Amino acid sequence: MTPVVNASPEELRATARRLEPPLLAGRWRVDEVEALFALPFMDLLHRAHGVHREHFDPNEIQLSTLLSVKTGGCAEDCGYCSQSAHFDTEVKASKLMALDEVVDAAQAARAQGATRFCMGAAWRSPKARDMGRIVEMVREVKALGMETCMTLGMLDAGQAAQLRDAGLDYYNHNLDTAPDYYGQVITTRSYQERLDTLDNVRAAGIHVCSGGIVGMGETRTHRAGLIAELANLDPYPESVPINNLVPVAGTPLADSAPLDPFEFVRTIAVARITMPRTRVRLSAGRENMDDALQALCFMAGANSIFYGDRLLTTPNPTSGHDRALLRRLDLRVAGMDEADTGR
Ligand code: SAM
Ligand code: DTB
Ligand code: SF4
Repeated sequence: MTPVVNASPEELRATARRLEPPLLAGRWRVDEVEALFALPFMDLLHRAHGVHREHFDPNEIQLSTLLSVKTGGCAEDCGYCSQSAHFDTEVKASKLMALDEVVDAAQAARAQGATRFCMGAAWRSPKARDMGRIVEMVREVKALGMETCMTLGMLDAGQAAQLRDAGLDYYNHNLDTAPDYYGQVITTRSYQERLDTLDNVRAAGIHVCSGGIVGMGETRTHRAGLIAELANLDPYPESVPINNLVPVAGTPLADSAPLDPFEFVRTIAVARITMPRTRVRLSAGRENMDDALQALCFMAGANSIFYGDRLLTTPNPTSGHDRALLRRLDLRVAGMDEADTGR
């Protein structure tokens, strides 16, 4: 390491950062995050795993199950998405699901071992006429003893308060990518609008779940830019999903070149180092990852997965496969007794 005698305050600060990741939000410059990405792979993994062990039981994984409660026909033009009305994909639009169907799906997810149920809707933002049923969904799923999460697009302060009053535990709204790449992917919703929604969720007292997608043709600097944005939220999100693009035929990003799998692992590791206490979720894209790569992601600091045979509109590894994977890696399910997991 460079000697720090006679170093400028800036050099001292940089050295301190190399020695110990900042625990307070608001401190990461994009080039500093990029420097983490550039560490030798083994050094990066070792450092990330050390941070992981300091803050979590490294043998525990949290399981969230997704359900698309309103599919397709979305007004937004997110370039990766099967559900946008702007693109011709195989997904057909459907109406908001009935309450009892949602409760049945949540019960089934609980029986499979999920502790959190995440309900997604293909909306720019919820309409007033839909809020009644949405609120009932939160109440009834929570009454099953599960943690509740929703992702419904943009929320204003009043909608966030309604969801909080219903008992919503988490709201997912992703920044998706770096501010300076965002315009290549989405034009109908601004970055600032996403940040405003996150502010509204935070102000309502709901836990924030926010992450992004990699493998959309972005550069490493863009990936660092996304992580810096997330890590500099004050406070940073309680939950950070890292999605690997699932290419969907008919979308503008269908033919994106696949990301080097080790670059995906680096992204997980950098998220862990910059947001030591967050749940980093190994999210979309697991269907295209083998078990060894997923194990490497857990080593790098991922400690949550989407669990269940489907994501929103695309396939996910089966619950049986995932249970076997957890067993083979001696991973326990967070928030559950051994007896309940059927292991
Ligand atoms: N409509 C809501 C919204 O976008 O705010 C909620 C659902 S949306 C599908 C949630 C997130 O899923 C997106 O922000 C994106 O990060 C991720 N996602 C969607 N399609 C994906 C794909 N094909 N591959 C990887 N991640 C995807
Ligand atoms: C998130 O970050 N990933 C999930 C959840 N939040 C809502 C969605 C992944 C969707 C993958 C593509 C699909 O199944 O349509
Ligand atoms: Fe709509 Fe969400 Fe898909 Fe964007 S990601 S098109 S907002 S469903």
